[in-house]
This record gives sequence, C-alpha cells and structure tokens, in this order.
Amino acid sequence: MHTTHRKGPLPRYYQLKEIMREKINAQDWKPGDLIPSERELSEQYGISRMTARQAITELVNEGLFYREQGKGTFVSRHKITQQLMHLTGFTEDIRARGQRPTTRVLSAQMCPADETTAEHLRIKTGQLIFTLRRLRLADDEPLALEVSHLNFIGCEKLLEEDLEHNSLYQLLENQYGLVLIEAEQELEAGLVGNKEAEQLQLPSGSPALYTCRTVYTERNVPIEYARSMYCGHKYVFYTSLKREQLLS
Ligand code: 16G
Repeated sequence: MHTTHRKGPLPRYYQLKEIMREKINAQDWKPGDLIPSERELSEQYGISRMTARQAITELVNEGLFYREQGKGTFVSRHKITQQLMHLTGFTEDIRARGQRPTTRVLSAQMCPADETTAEHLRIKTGQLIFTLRRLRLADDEPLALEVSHLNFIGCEKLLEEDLEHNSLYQLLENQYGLVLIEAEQELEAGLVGNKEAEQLQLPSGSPALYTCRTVYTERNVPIEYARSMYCGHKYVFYTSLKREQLLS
C-alpha cells in the first residue's frame, strides 16, 4: 500500500500508520532515521497535517517512533527485551542482545532504609543498607536509572567494589557467594521527570516504565529491593502466559 484512499473503509490516519509500519518492516526506514515531517507526509499522501500528526502520534505511543524536541521524529531502535520468566541482570540482558552494557555510578553509600524499602527487605526502618544509584547504558545510549537497596551481612563491603565496571549480580554471586533464587517485580507506566530526563537524554514528559523488584536468596531472604526507570520507547518486558488446564 503506497497511497491512502479517501473512500477506503479504513480511516486515513490508520492507512498512513500502516504505510509507515510497512516502511519500517521493509527496512526502508531504519532505526535512528528521521521520518518525513507532518507537512511532507500530508503533501505526499494528500491528507491534512492533522491526520499525519495523528498517525505519527499513535506510532510514538506504540514505541515505533520517538520525538526529539526541535529535531523531529525518529524510528526507534528495536526494543530491549527483558524476559519476565528468568531472573537476569542488566548486564546479561544487554549482552544477550549483542550490545555493550556500561554503567555510570551516580552514588554508592550506606543509607538508612525508608519505610517501603524496609518493608520489602523485611528489616527495621532506619537500618543502614547499601544504596546504589546507577545510570545504565547500552552501546553508550542511556537506557535506565536504577536505585538498588541491598541488605546482607557485610553489604558495606560493596562500598569498596568497582561497580562502574562490574555487574552487581555477578559480584554478589561470585565474590559474596550469594545465590539469587527468585524475584518479584512490578511494572508501572509513567512519565520521565525533569531531572531524570536530563540523565536519560530525553525530553521531559517522555514515556517511562517504572519497575520495583525484590530479589530473594535461599530460604526466601530478600536481598535487593530495586526501583528503576526505563526509557519507555527502548524497552519491552516480555512474558509468556499459559492457560491453566481445567481440572477434570
Ligand atoms: C536489573 C535489575 C536491578 C539489578 C540489575 C543488576 C530490573 C528492573 N532491575 O537491571 O534490580 O540491580 O539488573 O544488573 O530488572 P547488573 O548485574 O548488570 O549490575
């Protein structure tokens, strides 16, 4: 389909959406490419600018495009998938995609646990725990801001670790002999605030995915409570669902 039809059964913004989707699938438009402006699309397809805007906006909302203020609208990179069945860390997820994970440590310190964190880690509010704030990048592109709270005997030793160049999960497992067994994770949609927008190099108000994760070691002891903010247009959380068989 290369043109939109006024008398077709489908609304014209929808037809344009499908045309643009095809361009991405056919790789005529590649990740990072600037797409034509509303004006160019409206002239090319003989539609109003409002119709072109609606089609673009819907593809932005679906995560296929992203907008950069003052620059235009671009094709998103293929999203990074975190499988929700396996307990993996950022480094593993990014390497599995053939990308290079890097980390900027924003702060690492012993802090008193706030009420929510204490509840998840099953400790007393105010207990000192290791708190790590990191900006996570894939191929030098900022992807997520993470705050990890860790509690285990000797967690203050993490202050001496090089967390800029090491995976936290690998350290916990290989250096500290901790066995990460399972995790609970919640996802919530939201928007990127001003400060985070700057760190993630996004316009403020961009879509974000907020996650809360509690990781357990053996005997169901919580060890990490992490709150993260992922760039909404670069990340997808994947889960496969099976219908429970009816008991006969
Ligand atoms: C993931 C976890 C985070 C954990 C990190 C470890 C979510 C929402 N967060 O990003 O809790 O600290 O992996 O990654 O999935 P690392 O081993 O690369 O440091």
